[in-house]
Amino acid sequence: GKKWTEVSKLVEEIAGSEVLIRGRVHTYRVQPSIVFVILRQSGSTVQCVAKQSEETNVSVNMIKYLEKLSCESIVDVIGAVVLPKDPVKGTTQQVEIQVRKLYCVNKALTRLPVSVEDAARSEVDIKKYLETGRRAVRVNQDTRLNHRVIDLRTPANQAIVALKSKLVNFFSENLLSKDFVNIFTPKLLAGSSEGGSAVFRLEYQGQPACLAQSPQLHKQMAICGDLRRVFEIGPVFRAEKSFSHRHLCEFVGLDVEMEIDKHYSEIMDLVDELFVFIFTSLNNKCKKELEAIGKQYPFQPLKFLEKTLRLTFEEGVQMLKEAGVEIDPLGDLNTESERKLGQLVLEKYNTEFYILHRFPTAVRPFYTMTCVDNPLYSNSFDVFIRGEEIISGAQRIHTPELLEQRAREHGIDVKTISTYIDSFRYGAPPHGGFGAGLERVVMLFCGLNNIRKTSLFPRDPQRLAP
Ligand code: ATP
Ligand code: AMO
Repeated sequence: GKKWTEVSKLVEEIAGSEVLIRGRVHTYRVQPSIVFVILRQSGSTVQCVAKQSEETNVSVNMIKYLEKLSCESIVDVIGAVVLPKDPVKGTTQQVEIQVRKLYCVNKALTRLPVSVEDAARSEVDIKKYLETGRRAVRVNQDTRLNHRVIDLRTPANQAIVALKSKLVNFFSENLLSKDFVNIFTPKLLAGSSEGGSAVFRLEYQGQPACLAQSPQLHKQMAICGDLRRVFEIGPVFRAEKSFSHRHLCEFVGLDVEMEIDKHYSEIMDLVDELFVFIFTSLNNKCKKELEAIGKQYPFQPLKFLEKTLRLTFEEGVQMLKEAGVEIDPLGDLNTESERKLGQLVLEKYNTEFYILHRFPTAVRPFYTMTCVDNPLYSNSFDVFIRGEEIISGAQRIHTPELLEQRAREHGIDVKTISTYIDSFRYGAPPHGGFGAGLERVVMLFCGLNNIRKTSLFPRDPQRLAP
């Protein structure tokens, strides 16, 4: 009937009391008649000392048994909380546990494919070791991902998972307060929404089908169904062919769609308020997580303005031109020019978060509304963090004839999306929205170098397991 004590709650104030704790063997050290076990529970660690003596009730047999422990095994410890003579190095908790009993609940393999200690080593420490000519284990990405269950146990990964969870909450909290409703659209579709080849095809009860490349069609249809302001947090599937640091084959989409009065700037206003709220909340309410991530992967806090900077695509092209980078004024930015523009914006406006709008029509999806003053440009935008895209958005075409024509021009088989096009024949209000990739937002906010670090079990062109 004894209650469990969390490792994080093992503090000086409870010195002298007896506790029951469950955790993993992080590391252990055996000496004659004494065993030191560092016990870990999520990000917290405490040193447990089993010393053979009459007083502690620890027998020779118990010491022998402890010598056969293995790292990552789950153990239950009963012992007294004591203040060590010298401060314990390398644990989060400053007290020590004088072990009376230790049971192994579940033993882990003696030879693990990766140790959590190695997986958790900070990039700074690795660099320092290497500079002094010492050998340092840097666990490579594939090894981490092959053994993701172990890799997830590091403080940085625990923090990334927690941060993502909170970020999603800030996203919904802000939108719910603005009268948006959370919708859930189908992921099995008859036709592709974004066009192109990046679509997973499958068979649906004998009929050709595909996995949703975005909730685009149905979030717009929800608007046609008078839901007025909607959002969705759900899986998005892209059959990306090439390997990159920022593309996954399955990611979490943060999508929004809303009626507008007259101008697509209303959508950009929402992006501005929503993301400034998300970043501010992350900074204020996820200090512990950000610190744990930064400890392993150091990064500078994101620079953003209270009111998000907006530049037109033409202004962007001009800035690049002045810096000696020529790009097609009616084409798209490539990865390199996106990066460069990010740098130029940072130098000129001191922000790493900005909106680029009025993209050339030719490079946007078929459903994008063109500008009234110049059809070569569109009522669309992308949003960037540290020179990389996190959001695409636009006002949509709401006349069925034009929509159908544009879909055809984009090589889309309109038969497969006929119910979508029909939705606009029953009357549709002016509307627009945007989609963000959750893993990209987390990656770029935390200055991480690879999107796989922000996905629980990433899916990329070469990875379908674990
Ligand atoms: P979106 O899906 O909104 O377009 P994105 O970041 O993939 O997001 P793209 O417009 O597809 O943006 O691509 C921008 C640039 O990124 C392209 O010019 C190309 O250089 C590069 N890129 C696109 N897809 C890939 C990929 N699968 N692997 C590597 N690089 C890519
Ligand atoms: P887009 O195709 O730009 O737009 O996707 C929206 C956002 O999703 C993220 N993203 C990705 N993240 C990880 N891996 C990928 N392979 C990947 N592809 C895209 C990016 C991107 O900005 N329907 C439109 C949105 C809209 O207009 O509402 C769309 O899907 O962060």
